[in-house]
Amino acid sequence: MSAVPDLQQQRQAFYGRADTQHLAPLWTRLKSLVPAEPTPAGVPHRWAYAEVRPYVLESAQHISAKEAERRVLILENPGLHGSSQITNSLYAGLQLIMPGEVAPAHRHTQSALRFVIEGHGAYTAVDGEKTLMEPGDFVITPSWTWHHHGNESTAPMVWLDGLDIPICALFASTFREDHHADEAPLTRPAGDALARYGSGLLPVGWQPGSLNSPVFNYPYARTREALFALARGAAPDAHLGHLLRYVNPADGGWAMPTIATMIRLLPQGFATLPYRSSDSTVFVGVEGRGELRVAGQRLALTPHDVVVVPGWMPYTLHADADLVLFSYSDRVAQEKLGFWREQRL
Ligand code: 1HN
Repeated sequence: MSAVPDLQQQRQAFYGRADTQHLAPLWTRLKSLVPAEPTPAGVPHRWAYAEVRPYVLESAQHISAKEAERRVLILENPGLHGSSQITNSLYAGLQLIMPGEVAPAHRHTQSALRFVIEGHGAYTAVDGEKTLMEPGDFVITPSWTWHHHGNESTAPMVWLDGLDIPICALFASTFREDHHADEAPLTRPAGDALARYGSGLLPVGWQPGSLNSPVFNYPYARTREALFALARGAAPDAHLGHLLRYVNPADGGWAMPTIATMIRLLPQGFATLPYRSSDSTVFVGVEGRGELRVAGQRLALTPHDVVVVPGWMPYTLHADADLVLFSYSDRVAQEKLGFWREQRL
């Protein structure tokens, strides 16, 4: 008919010839490459701990921590099947260590966080210091530090691992090394870092040796005290509740260089106003009961449940009983790059 089909045919022919030179037209892709606002991969999802716990415990019948290196069931976003990702930029898994086991020492460029779910007194050893872990503890494994885990208690321990694996993959900056021994040498007594750096004091002349907080275990007993003290003294923020961020006491910044970690308390009966931010976020129930509402779904939050919300999706939080939630995201990395945005709706 008109010249339009010809134009389209000529364009397609051009694209085909350009392709032989590994050239592609931007104008057919620009709007999807640079959309008006974020459309992160992945979907909102809830892992109910009561449902996944039997699988985590069964994994011990199939493989030892030593053979597995890390016996973990990955929490894979249903919208990112096969990717080993819980969000567009982060990884999550539930790790099990049974009494008497050691998960052998290694190191890698990825940073890891542990958030303890159940069990008492198993340890992780990080950069020469052991720390005993209790439910609700937040523990950091900085990039390229030797770490192994062990359980000298009498019960299984389960924790949530959060790693920046997709961020390292984006930069193709992954290195790993196995230690020649299962257990890396210990050079400081247990509790040294917390005593030294976690009391509002720093040795004079001390210089940070890493981009991470020098405190690598933030015990829940202390966190809880701070959270409930905050709640006694002020009204909750309408969009956030009583929200605390884990800080590096040496500089007031986030505790880790790539993963932002926070904990919040929503008093019984409280509901937040709708909020969104550009960082896809993983929430973990710690105490109490409530729900997260997103995209017409109501995702229950009871202790140890994990809920993921892709970035830029408005959500609200509702507390049926005083609700404590741990959360992590790539917010710190986005802030450093000048990308991060939030919106209070
Ligand atoms: C890792 O080193 C740990 O040290 C956990 O416990 C999960 C997932 C992928 C790669 C390394 C750990 C991991 C991991």
